Amino acid sequence: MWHLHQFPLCPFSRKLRLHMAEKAVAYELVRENPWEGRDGFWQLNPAGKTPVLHDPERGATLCDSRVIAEYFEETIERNALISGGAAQRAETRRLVALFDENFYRDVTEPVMHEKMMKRLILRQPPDGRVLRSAGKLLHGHLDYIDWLVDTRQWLAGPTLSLADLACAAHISVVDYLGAMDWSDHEQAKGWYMVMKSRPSFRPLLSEKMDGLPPPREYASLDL
Ligand SMILES: N[C@@H](CCC(=O)N[C@@H](CS)C(=O)NCC(=O)O)C(=O)O
Repeated sequence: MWHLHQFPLCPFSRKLRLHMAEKAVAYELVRENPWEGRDGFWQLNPAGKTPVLHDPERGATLCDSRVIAEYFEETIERNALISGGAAQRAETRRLVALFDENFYRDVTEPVMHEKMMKRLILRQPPDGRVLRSAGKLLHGHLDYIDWLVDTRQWLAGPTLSLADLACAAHISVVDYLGAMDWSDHEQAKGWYMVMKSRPSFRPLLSEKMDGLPPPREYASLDL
């Protein structure tokens, strides 16, 4: 069976967990804190990043969430999440890159650093200026998500895709850390509620990062 090396608030691992649940791929979780630089982990992934999927029985290892997602799309036909014609598939990949690169750089990563790393590892208070700047950038991203929701059925087009999973994974981390602000973003909020209600989301909502409890509303299906 696949072992997924991850920690509960890694957005890339969350995207992969949603993907594996939607495609009914069985796996076990292995807790991995990449910042600890464990030797055995570096041997699996010389980039030292989560997520890593490893199957000890077959001796197979897959690294990087986008590579792993492509692997499952190529090997498991049911519930395709990069689907449609070439242009539609390109649109899904464009949005996954937008959320995994731009949203992560602007919002998820600074919020994780200020509210998770500083609290649990560095033992420092969060820097309000960094959080305010991430909050401003969050609104810009939510404006764009509002527009996508207004013009399409799902973020990338007519069907649920990996773009929805990527975006929801990042938002769920920011939400867990109490840094989501939905003011003036009813469309994006409605879409996230639909995502949050999917059975694939449930295990994420019940999981906690030790020493860092989520706000009470985090697991609620009413935002
Ligand atoms: N492109 C990678 C990004 C993975 C990534 O940045 N993971 C973070 C945790 S959320 C990490 O392991 N960071 C440790 C480091 O950069 O040293 C993917 O999609 O899997």
